Amino acid sequence: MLLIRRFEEESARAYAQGKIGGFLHLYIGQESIAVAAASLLREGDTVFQTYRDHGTALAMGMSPEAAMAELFGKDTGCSRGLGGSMHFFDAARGFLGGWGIVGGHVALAAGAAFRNKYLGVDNVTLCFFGEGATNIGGFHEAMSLAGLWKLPAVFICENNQYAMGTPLSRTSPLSDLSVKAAGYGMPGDRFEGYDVELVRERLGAAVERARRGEGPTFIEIETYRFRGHSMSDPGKYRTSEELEERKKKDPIRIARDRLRETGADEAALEAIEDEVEEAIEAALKHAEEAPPAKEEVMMSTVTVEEFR
Ligand SMILES: Cc1ncc(C[n+]2csc(CCOP(=O)(O)OP(=O)(O)O)c2C)c(N)n1
Repeated sequence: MLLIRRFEEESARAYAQGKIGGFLHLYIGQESIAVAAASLLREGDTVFQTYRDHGTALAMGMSPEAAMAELFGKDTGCSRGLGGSMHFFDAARGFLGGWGIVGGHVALAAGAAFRNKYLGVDNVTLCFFGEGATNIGGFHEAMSLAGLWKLPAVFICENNQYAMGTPLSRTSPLSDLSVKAAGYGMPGDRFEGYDVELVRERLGAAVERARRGEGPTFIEIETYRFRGHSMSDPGKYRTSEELEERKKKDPIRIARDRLRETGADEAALEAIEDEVEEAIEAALKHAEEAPPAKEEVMMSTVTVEEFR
């Protein structure tokens, strides 16, 4: 969680320095969800995320070097510098994106889950999206088929309260989104996402259910992003008091307090911090020095040979 937090803080800094182009959506405040989810995965499981994707990729084991180099548009990035912040990809680890179209990837996740069912393997697919995405047509289509075919998937709504600057109360007649699950013939669950252990336990039950072949679950996790929607968001739609209040539930603070309460050694906690700082420093150095994305790689991904 600390690695994700520090990665995001430093990527924000690099963005402000003009080293990162395009969009940059930070996961600060939501780290507990990615980390809990990644801790439940087995080889062959697949994960889909929105454009707010760095944290999930890092939690799944992507190296900070490959992640930072991607943000810097470098050839050693996880998508060879062609995707940038919104399009991380790491097929070897089962991280199947990084998607920019709100709600569009839910159908892709259903497809990946269908593959597991079709082959009769006990792998699961996790699909993350924001609360805004639950109003999108593609979400409805994918959820409906996932429920009908009892696909081995867990659909995880990270409800961080705002879709860009719009609060849920202005876009949905429901305040409890988990009731949507009933409309798709699957169970729903709803809980706060600030305590990484609690998230792991509740997500774990849904993942196991999917592995047993009992079908998908829709989960709404209450969370909060501490930064703007993206780097271009001045955040005028919320007060600083609201933000400060929410920071009291910082998942990293909760985890650190828990570790202390249960007798973790202070030196061990400091060692984690040092290790993270080293990893972030190495990632930044790598990203600065790596060669830029290559034109021939880009062309090879958009046209077939005969049209080049
Ligand atoms: C189909 C589509 N419509 C609009 C956008 C522009 N857009 C990007 S993010 C976003 C808000 C999404 O909010 P939410 O689903 O709650 O996710 P969050 O960013 O809060 O994680 C919008 C409207 C888009 N990318 N795709």
